[in-house]
Amino acid sequence: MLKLYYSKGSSAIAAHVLLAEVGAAHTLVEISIPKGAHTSDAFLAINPKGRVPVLETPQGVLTENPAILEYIADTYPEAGLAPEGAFAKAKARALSAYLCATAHVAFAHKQRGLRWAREESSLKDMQSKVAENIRDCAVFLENDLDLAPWAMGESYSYCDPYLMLMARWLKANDIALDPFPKLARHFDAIKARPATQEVFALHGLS
Ligand SMILES: N[C@@H](CCC(=O)N[C@@H](CS)C(=O)NCC(=O)O)C(=O)O
Repeated sequence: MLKLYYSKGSSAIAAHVLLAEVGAAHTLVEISIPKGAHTSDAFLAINPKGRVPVLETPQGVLTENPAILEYIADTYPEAGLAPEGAFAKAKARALSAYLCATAHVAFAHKQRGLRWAREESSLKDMQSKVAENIRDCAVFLENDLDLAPWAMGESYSYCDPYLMLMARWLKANDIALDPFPKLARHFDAIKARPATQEVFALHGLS
């Protein structure tokens, strides 16, 4: 049985939605970041990086959104959420890598800026650029992706619940979705899916 460690409203939403999409039997363990549970010895023994999501699988522990999402999609091939063929797989990994290493990291500078700065002045300067960087990520994605209607084309894939986080990162930086009509349409479409609604309700999101 799969076990997902998550914090409400965190990027773990993507894996959570995907588990619901594929109908995977799973259990949930809440690791509340606001309460500091991600820094507890018990959690660090599971993920020394002190981050969520973590997925416990029959083969062992997985961390990192791209790996977790692809694992879930590959484990439930009947759901058809893993692109097929070398090129499509690589395109999905490219989007996943961008969301993980560029967009999510840009967002993390808002609350986790102390990872990159010692001086208060450096921190403030860096944080003042977060919204601009997130907007740049959205501009890139809006131009780069067809979103017709899904991230990888006609079929919903494991990239879609991950891409959905972009709308949340924009909102957290008070950036409206209006200038990004394709991303806005994608967010509406994904929010309308029963799996997303179920997970949003649990996370207290709208
Ligand atoms: N690269 C990791 C990032 C995970 C991550 O930073 N998760 C956040 C929640 S969205 C977290 O656990 N933050 C706690 C911290 O940064 O101390 C991934 O994609 O899974």
